[in-house]
Amino acid sequence: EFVINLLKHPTFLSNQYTTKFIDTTPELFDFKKRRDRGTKVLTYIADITVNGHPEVQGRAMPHPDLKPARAPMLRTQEIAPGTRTLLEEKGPKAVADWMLAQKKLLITDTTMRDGHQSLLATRMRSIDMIHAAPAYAHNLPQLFSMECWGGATFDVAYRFLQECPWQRLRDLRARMPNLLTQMLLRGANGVGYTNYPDNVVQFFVKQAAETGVDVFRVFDSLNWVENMRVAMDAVLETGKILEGTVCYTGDMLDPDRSKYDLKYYVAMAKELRDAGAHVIGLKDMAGLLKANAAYALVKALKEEVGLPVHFHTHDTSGAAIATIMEASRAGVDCVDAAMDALSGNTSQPTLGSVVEALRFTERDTGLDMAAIRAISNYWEAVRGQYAAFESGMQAPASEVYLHEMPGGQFTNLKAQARGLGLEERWHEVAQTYADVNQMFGDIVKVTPSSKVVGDMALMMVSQGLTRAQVEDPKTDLSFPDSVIDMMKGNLGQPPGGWPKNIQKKILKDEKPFTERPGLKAAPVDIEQTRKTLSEQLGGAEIDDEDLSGYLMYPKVFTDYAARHEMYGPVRALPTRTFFYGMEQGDEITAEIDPGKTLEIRLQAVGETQDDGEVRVFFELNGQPRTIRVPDRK
Ligand code: BTN
Ligand code: 3PY
Ligand code: ZN
Repeated sequence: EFVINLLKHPTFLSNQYTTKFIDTTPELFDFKKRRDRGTKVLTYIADITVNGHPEVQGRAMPHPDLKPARAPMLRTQEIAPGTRTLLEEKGPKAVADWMLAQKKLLITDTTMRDGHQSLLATRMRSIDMIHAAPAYAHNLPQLFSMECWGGATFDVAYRFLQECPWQRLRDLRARMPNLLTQMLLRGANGVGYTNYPDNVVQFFVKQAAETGVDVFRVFDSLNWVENMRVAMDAVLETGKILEGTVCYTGDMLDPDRSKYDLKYYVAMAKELRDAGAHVIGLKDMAGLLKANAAYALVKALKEEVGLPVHFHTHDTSGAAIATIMEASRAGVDCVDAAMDALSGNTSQPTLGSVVEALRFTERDTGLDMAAIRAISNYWEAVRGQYAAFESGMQAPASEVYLHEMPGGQFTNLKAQARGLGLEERWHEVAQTYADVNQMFGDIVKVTPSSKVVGDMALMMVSQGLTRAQVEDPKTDLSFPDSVIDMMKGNLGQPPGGWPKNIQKKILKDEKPFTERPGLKAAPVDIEQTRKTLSEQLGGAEIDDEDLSGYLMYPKVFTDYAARHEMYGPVRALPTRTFFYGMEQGDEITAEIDPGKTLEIRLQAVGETQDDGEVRVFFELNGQPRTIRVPDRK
């Protein structure tokens, strides 16, 4: 067994480092069959070519004439200083003060995180982001930040894209040295769906800051500040920017839903300020904040809290630009938008249109429209490759004010409904989602609480249950695990607590917990976990990034690591090849390390042999190579 001091390893010290240590150091593995990375990648291509990629089976294909996306041109030689430069030189408080002093409306580009999370089920691959990153750094140095990490992107990278989320962050960070990178952190739920022990959250935040996150947008899925403190303190410790976040739900102006009124939001923002936030995030995850309410809310937050306000919304209703204009008029400091080609509907409002709307006014963003169009054209070509993950939403829909589903959940819940054969009954799912919200006491719905409401709604629609039947103490029902867990208090407490009757029916005689869930979760022994994981992976050195991934998602991580051993650095493949394999005569290149490129040509695919295997004939950097894969079709 090999043990190398990771920190002294030369590739780790060099700036060029973009490949995982675990990836380039096969001697760390004790596997019987050691194969080079070229062979591994060919094995992947052969397998997809013969058997298809299960994720795109039966789904729409990219248009046959679609051209590969060409990286946008760089319009300057030098990279101008930006917000990141200010953070590095003067610290987070100086960035907040600078935001307050600005007349301009600042813009965060969300394309690389919420944009594709909301439109393409989070399936965008790192390579497509990496190719765009230099153009952002050179051509749009006035952007406030790039949201490019966290939320659902973390587990989807390991689980479905067979790539390391940390490596994505490191590669993007290196290519945008002047821009703040931003992540979405679900407070005590990390980037997962359940509460983690305090020391896991702390370990994760420290590593995220080290690998490259500059702005942490921290929220809680029930708006419970108590449950956010551990994560917020951990961010403060790193010296990065803490965006303490209020989630917006319901309709602030509706007198019948007074639970979430202006006072409620202002009080929560003050709690976040007192907990040390540099910036207040106003997170309208479903796109429910209407224009007039936005004006009143932003004005009150600005007058009463004294911190910069960063507004996030979704355009599901089609009315988000009106909301942004009113927020801007009320003095909001920064807003989120997605590049045009990945904007609108359940995604963020259209970046270019926000910029145009404010041109020649005192809040002019100063962003270059030609640069925006060029980057958006690139994203348009990228999006075409992900046709399999489009939701089919054809138009904006005011139905969002009924169901209140977060934009990032919408495509996912629709896919879950399809899986259960309920796609045709989508509007019933939407109505039931709203009923479940009322049954649970009208709660904030955002990951993970939104997933619980979704699970309950799907169960009710598939079993034909009404809210009255579910609430009836005489009917006996078995509830989804996630619902039981939430009612036990394991995601924390909503304002006013859980409704007693339904809680009692769900928990039967079990007593709920009303304190912060982290209080009863024993700390994880981090070094012992590292040792156990290392043994499980054949003696590999486990760095803090891999360990953080494992602590969030043990099985997802070890499944990823096992496939990585088999298939190698498939993140370097073009997206078309990754999902659809190759056709006879196709040629591709894959840069598996900076400067190390594989040139791959598919010569032929053989017949299935008696043993059930297919031989696939390649040329790899000019040398013939034959790969055998099982025919599983
Ligand atoms: C670039 O824009 O820098 C070049 C192409 C991308 C390189 C691939 S993407 C995944 C992996 N990480 C790297 O740094 N190189 C490869
Ligand atoms: C997430 O937590 O992933 C979200 O996008 C919430 O809006
Ligand atoms: Zn969002």
